[in-house]
Amino acid sequence: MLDSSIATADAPPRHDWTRAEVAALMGLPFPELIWRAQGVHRAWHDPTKIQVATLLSIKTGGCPEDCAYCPQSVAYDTGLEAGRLMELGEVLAAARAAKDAGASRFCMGAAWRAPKDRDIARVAAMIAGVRDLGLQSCVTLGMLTDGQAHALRDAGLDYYNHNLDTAPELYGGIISTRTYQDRLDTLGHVRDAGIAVCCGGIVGMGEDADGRAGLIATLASLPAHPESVPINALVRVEGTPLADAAPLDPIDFVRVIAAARITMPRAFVRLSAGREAMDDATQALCFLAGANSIFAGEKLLTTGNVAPPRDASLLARLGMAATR
Ligand code: SAM
Ligand code: DTB
Ligand code: SF4
Repeated sequence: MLDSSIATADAPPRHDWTRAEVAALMGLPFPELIWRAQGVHRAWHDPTKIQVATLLSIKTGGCPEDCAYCPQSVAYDTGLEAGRLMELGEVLAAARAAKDAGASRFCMGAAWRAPKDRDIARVAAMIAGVRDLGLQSCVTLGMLTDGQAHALRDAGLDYYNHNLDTAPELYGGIISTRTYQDRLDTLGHVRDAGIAVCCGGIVGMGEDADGRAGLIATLASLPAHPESVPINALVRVEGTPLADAAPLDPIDFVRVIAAARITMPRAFVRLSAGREAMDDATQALCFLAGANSIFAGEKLLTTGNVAPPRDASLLARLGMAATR
């Protein structure tokens, strides 16, 4: 019944996944898919541990890009007030609070199309401060030049987040102000500078199963797999073009997590945006399917996240623990 060409649990990671293979995997009977995802997950990770990351928006809103999902684009009226880049002291106070709340990674996001060199200098100081607190650092700042990627690496940056967001052929329908190749170019600069890559996407933007397979196949056939793969369920924000997108069936969402786990065995697969609207049983299924990282805290960048006591209760009921 199962296609023998699909890797066994502890086989070395492959980089030649085709969309058809990923679509076949994602379309397996659910018990088969979860069984495979569990096998891979247990071969490479402790299935009881969840990595906890915290997000902070260090520069909110006013972004010149037109990403159809994003509350921070100037193209849409979402009622969000644009701000300036936060001061170093404020950022480090938030990082300290995240550490005290159990986070092991602190991610700073800026609503830029691309940072200016003077922005990079200020973010470099934030990265150094976060690392001094004993936290891993991650930033997401938009498109980078080769030189900017090296400057961030020299500041001690651990991870750079830059998502492919959707399948290549669907990209133009979601964003008109940059191309898929722009994204791939920045990912190349980050990788070449020796920074670990955090790269994933958003599901529930009206794509079909083939579109979701296209996203996962593209991620899994990058020259090196991303170390972290955030899978976001679209947060439908009033005022954005995707405000009324049809919600994705939770079972289909779990299938995407499982496909990411199986195709990118070493990666931390992060159950990212959209958890607030997800029930506990769906989140538990995501963990069974191989998700082993979450964003914790009241807020993502600009939208709400799961309240910390609800996360603590779920992990306790599942007998799972956050890794510090
Ligand atoms: N401006 C930078 C960029 O686009 O790379 C960094 C910040 S941007 C907000 C980071 C990521 O957040 C996007 O790539 C997208 O995957 C995710 N995101 C933004 N709005 C979202 C939404 N409404 N629902 C789910 N994910 C979202
Ligand atoms: C990622 O893939 N998801 C995070 C993080 N990387 C930067 C961002 C989610 C943002 C959700 C919408 C908001 O809160 O503005
Ligand atoms: Fe700007 Fe990033 Fe939002 Fe796109 S996703 S509008 S680039 S902040």
